[in-house]
Amino acid sequence: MSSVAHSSHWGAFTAVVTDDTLVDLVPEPRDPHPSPMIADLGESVDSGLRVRRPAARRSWLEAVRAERRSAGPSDRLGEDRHRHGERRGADPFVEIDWDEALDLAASELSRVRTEYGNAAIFGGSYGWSSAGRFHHARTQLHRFLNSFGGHTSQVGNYSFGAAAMILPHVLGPAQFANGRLSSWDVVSEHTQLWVMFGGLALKNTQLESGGISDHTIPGRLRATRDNGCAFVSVSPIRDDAPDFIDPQWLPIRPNTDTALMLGLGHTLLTEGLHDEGFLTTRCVGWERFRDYLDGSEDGTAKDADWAAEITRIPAETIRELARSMAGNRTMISVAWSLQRADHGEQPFWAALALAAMLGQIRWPGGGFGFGYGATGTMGNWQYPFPAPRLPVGVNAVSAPIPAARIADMLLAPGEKYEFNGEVRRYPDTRLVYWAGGNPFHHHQDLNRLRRGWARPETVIVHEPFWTATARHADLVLPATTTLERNDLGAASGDRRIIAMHRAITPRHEARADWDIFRALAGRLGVAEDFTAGRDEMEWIAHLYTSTRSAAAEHGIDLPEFADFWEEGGVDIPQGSTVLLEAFRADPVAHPLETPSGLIELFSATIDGF
Ligand SMILES: Nc1nc2c(c(=O)[nH]1)N[C@H]1C(S)=C(S)[C@@H](COP(=O)(O)OP(=O)(O)OC[C@H]3O[C@@H](n4cnc5c(=O)[nH]c(N)nc54)[C@H](O)[C@@H]3O)O[C@H]1N2
Ligand SMILES: Nc1nc2c(c(=O)[nH]1)N[C@H]1C(S)=C(S)[C@@H](COP(=O)(O)OP(=O)(O)OC[C@H]3O[C@@H](n4cnc5c(=O)[nH]c(N)nc54)[C@H](O)[C@@H]3O)O[C@H]1N2
Ligand SMILES: [Mo]
Repeated sequence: MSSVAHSSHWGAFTAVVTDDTLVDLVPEPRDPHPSPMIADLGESVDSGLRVRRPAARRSWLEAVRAERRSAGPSDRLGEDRHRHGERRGADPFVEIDWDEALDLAASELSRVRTEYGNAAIFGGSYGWSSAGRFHHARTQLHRFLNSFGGHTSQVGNYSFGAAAMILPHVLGPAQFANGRLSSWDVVSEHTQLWVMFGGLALKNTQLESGGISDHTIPGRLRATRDNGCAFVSVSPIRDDAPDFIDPQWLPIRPNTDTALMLGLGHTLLTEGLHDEGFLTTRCVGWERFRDYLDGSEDGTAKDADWAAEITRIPAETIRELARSMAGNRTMISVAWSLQRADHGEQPFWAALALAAMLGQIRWPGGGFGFGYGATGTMGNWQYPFPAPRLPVGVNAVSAPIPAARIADMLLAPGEKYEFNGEVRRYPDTRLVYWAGGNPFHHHQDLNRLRRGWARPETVIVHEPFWTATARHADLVLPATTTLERNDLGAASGDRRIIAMHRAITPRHEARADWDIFRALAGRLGVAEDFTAGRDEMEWIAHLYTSTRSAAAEHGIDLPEFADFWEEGGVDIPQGSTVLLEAFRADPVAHPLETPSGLIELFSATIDGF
């Protein structure tokens, strides 16, 4: 029997192994709220849904084999294969050996690059992959394709895609949606009233993309409550805020939060509860926004009665809430879900405007926060150096598509579209390569995706499991799960960097994404660019050592790699953050990264789109 340290999206744990079989997964003992999902990992590893051997879709395989036997690519065969794409998801699969699978993948990549250029290779491959930062499949794919001359990638994400686009125009970098927050200790100590748009659903705090050793948020929330903070949860679902914080629940009609925020702002304005000083010294566009609120601009006052009609929250409740927000140290939080919607940028912008009207951005525990509790570390202090990450190199194809436009891209090659004030064109996709994501689960309109997915000539997928996406591929390469390899787990809001030791041997014929790409890179003549001459453990040591140097620049001493690896991880000393502290104190010396250096309640840039 052996016990090794490991980690996953759902938490850090010790894997107990006998005869190459997982017999127990014991959550990190210091974790106060380990996720029950950790226990299921063991079962998934040996599930009947594992991809056992490389597999190819039959009619695609016949076409590619015939083409390889003939002198080279012919238009007729290309056309055939194109037509056969409609059978993706319907044709049976044929198992093949690794050598042939790698030869086919390499020759398809070469053919498409030669005939259509690198932009015809779509390698966006959106998805969470696994927690380990070295074997992160999507990052491995990007590094591999970049060393091969580039690929069409994706920008943004499904999580906070609209926020990531609006915030740079009106507040600053997208990190304001992804962890740049006042830390829990500050909120627990100072906040008196917390108005949560979309609640703070504890279900979502179970996981973190780089893994998590410490599920702190339930305890932090309880401490905030125990310190006397009152909570209002504005959400269609009652248990988006846990009972133990005793929230006032305001059930709202989904997608109408902006109207509520405007109604609250209108009450602040008409009752003189807004902070004119903050609005005129720390913001631009206050007059324009005020004229919109009171109706001078369009004849409609956005008052509480107007908002009540749209949101179905009574007008008197809205007025009382506005007064109470002005009378208390108030935190306004907004869940990511609000912006994962039509016109999703509006509630984030409106929440910022409402917080600016209250003017409490000047005080600890007041102001706003985007995404508290969206994942297990959101609101935790973030260490000041970057978490380890495999470098992807440079993508010579500099025209990524917005993450959620995959179906649009596949269905409309060459067509124009607008994005963030620019006119762009979709590439003509001939080959789709996906590793570490499941678009047939995560995309919105799956029937439309299926129609688009039929168009490329070749679809290659790496997966440990027969997911819907694997079933819609031409070539499926079996990937190992995290437990079958060594790695490094880290998230900048988690207290620990985790040494992830291999617990079991690879199942069936599975190979690490890294090994698959290394073999392909060898066939394509770019092995040195891809591997940089390092093997798995050399890479893990290299990533850790780079992080250790970056930490040292901030006066944080981390042990040497060998000691870290042996120990199973290292704890990072914790700190505290008050959001926008420097800007609040001196906006001239510490301007925001917006065009004006201030909060933009009106944006000339967006107005120009
Ligand atoms: N209807 C609806 N759709 C949504 C959302 C929603 O709220 N509602 N949320 C959206 C959001 S925010 C997100 S982030 C996405 C999530 O979308 P995804 O990240 O695509 O979802 P996952 O199912 O986590 O996909 C990860 C895949 O990687 C595979 N995998 C794990 N480890 C490895 C590995 O080592 N190698 C390889 N090659 N593969 C591996 C897993 O088996 C799994 O199939 O979904 C989006 N879609
Ligand atoms: N257990 C678990 N946790 C996860 C994930 C997972 O798959 N499983 N995925 C992770 C990922 S990738 C992400 S991006 C985050 C997502 O984090 P969020 O976007 O915060 O999560 P959701 O669960 O989509 O939404 C939170 C709540 O918002 C409410 N809501 C929806 N629409 C509206 C609206 O218009 N107005 C208001 N006021 N409320 C609304 C819903 O009731 C919902 O329960 O979760 C992460 N955490
Ligand atoms: Mo997400």
